[in-house]
This record gives sequence, structure tokens and C-alpha cells, in this order.
Amino acid sequence: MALLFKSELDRADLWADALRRCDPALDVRVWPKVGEPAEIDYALVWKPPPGLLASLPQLRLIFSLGAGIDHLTSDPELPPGIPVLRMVEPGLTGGMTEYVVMSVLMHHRRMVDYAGLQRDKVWEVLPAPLAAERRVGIMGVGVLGADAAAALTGLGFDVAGWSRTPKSIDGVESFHGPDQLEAFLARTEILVCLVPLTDETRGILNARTFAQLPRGAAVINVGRGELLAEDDLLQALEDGQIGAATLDVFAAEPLDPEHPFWSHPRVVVTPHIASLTVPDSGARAVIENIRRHEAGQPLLNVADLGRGY
Ligand code: NDP
Ligand code: OXD
Repeated sequence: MALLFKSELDRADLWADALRRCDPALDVRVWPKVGEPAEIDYALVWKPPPGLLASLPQLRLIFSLGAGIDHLTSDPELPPGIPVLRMVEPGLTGGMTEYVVMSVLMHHRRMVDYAGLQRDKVWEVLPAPLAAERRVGIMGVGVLGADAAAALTGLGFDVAGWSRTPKSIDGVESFHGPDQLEAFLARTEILVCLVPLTDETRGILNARTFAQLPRGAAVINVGRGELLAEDDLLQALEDGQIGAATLDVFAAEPLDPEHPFWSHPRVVVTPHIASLTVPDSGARAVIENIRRHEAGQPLLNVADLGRGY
């Protein structure tokens, strides 16, 4: 059994070691050292060059190194009929929850305002409500959004989630579908975006969405850059409709040095690090699915390519 690893982001040496620890018999090959393409059974990839997967004639499973699969569905030559598996592992989930909690707390406790006061050397106390009085809304309450929602609920925040289908998460008010988006936004003072990038969600963070939030709301985008209409956000920040934003993902990464987000006083920028897949726990998730595949058992975390996530 051979697995091809390809990523410019993830450390191939750490992944190869972690995979071999879980399954010493697995023949791990690191791109571009593919060897004989017909020997590759499995591919574990992040942003593979278009056509790479199609060049592997005996490929049986495609593993995404991340939770998102838009980096695969954007390949016009993605081979049809081969299951695509999303990355679901505790390191990735825990990392995202940390980032979301950190960012929500930062906006809740007005740290963007205090950073401005510090720059101006002004000693001033700003009013802030209790967590129970702060309404947080999470767009996308799947694996990552649901875990973050539970952590925020644990801190006492008033949390709601919006998804495609209804959810039942302890202490979290559920909204779903386009018809309930407006009501979800109207009650959301800190908006966390964790939907996947699909034809339906592209550009969902736009002027219309911002106008439906309470004035001065904060926006945290940890989904994908293309979910956000960047000019609409800049305008909403200028108008005061949006009070502040934390952005981890961008339409063009790395973010251009000239981009206005870098120096905007009310925007926090991070370089797509909200969460990263952890090789040890990620390898266990991959090997478990290979084991299931070999045993003819149902696979875990299979993406629905029709839905796009
Ligand atoms: P899941 O597939 O588990 O969850 C996706 C959620 O989005 C689901 O609740 C789904 O609804 C909802 N959703 C999808 N389409 C729509 C729609 N049209 N309208 C309303 N809700 C919708 O994904 P994960 O939680 O594992 O990951 C989410 C995304 O986070 C990834 O796709 C990726 O883009 C991003 N990500 C970013 C990282 C970073 O470092 N910045 C790291 C990891 C992931 P339903 O439950 O009803 O299907
Ligand atoms: C992911 C990501 O999709 O890191 O996992 O963006």
C-alpha cells in the first residue's frame, strides 16, 4: 500500500514519521518522488497541483490535509468517483476553538479599542457587558463551529448557530437556511464565520449581511477568504456599521503587503493559522480510514462533493 503526501505547508518529515508510527507497513512517498504512479493507493494532500490526482490511475481515497476541501474541488481534473475525506482530528478542532474563543473574548473585552487608547496613551475605562449579555453567532456549526459554540457557551456567552440544516446543541439557539439568516444576524453582536467555501456561501459576508447585524458588530472570519467581500467590509468599517474584524483567511494568500487590512486600526490580521492539522492525531485519523477501507467498512468524514463540503 502506498500513500502520496503533497503539501507546501505541512512538514512532510513529521507526517511521514507519524503515518509510519501508526502503520509501519505503509509506503509513504513525498511528492515529487511519486515513483510508479499506478502504485499509489492513497493521496494525502493540501492544494495539490491541478491534474496531480488525475495522474494516479489506481487512486482509491483522497485525504484532505485540512477540514476544507475547496482546494480539491477547484481542480478541474479532480478524478470522479473517488471518496474525498475531510480532515477531522482533535488537534485541528481544539486549535480552532482556542482561536475563536480568543477572538470573541478580544472583541467582547474591546481590546481593539484599548489598543487605540494605548497608541494614544489614554487611560480610560470602557463599558463592557457581561458574557451572558453578549450575543455571539456562529455561521457554520459543523465539527469546528459546534466545538467553538460549546466552549463559548461554557464561558457564559449567549450563543446561536446558523447552518444549512437544523441543529440541536445544548444551550445554543439554532437557526438554519436562507430564510432564518436575517433573524440570526439581527441578534448577533459578534459574528464568527466557519462555513465552508461553496457556490452557495461564496461572498456571504457582504454589505447586505453587515447591514443586518446590530450597529458596531464585530466580524471574525476563519472560514475562507472568498466568503468575504473585502471592499464591503472596508466600507462597513468606515461607516461604523462594523466595529472591528479579525481576519485569518483571505481571497489572496499571502495577503498583499499593500492591502489596506494590514494597517487598518480596527482589523486584526493573522496568516491563516486559526488552526493547523496536527501530524500525530491527523495521521491516526488517516490510518483509521485506510483500515476501514481495507476492511470494507464505512468511511468517516466523507465529503459530499455535490454539496461542496
Ligand atoms: P463541517 O462540514 O463540519 O461544517 C460546515 C458547517 O457549515 C455545517 O454546519 C454546515 O451546515 C454549514 N453550512 C455549509 N453550507 C451552508 C450553507 N449554504 N448555509 C448554511 N450553513 C452552511 O466543516 P468544519 O467545521 O470541519 O470546517 C468548516 C470550515 O472551516 C472549513 O471548510 C474550512 O474552510 C475552515 N477552516 C479554516 C481553518 C483556518 O485555519 N482558518 C482551519 C480549519 C478549517 P450543515 O451542518 O447543516 O451541513
Ligand atoms: C483547513 C484549513 O481547511 O486549515 O483545515 O484551512
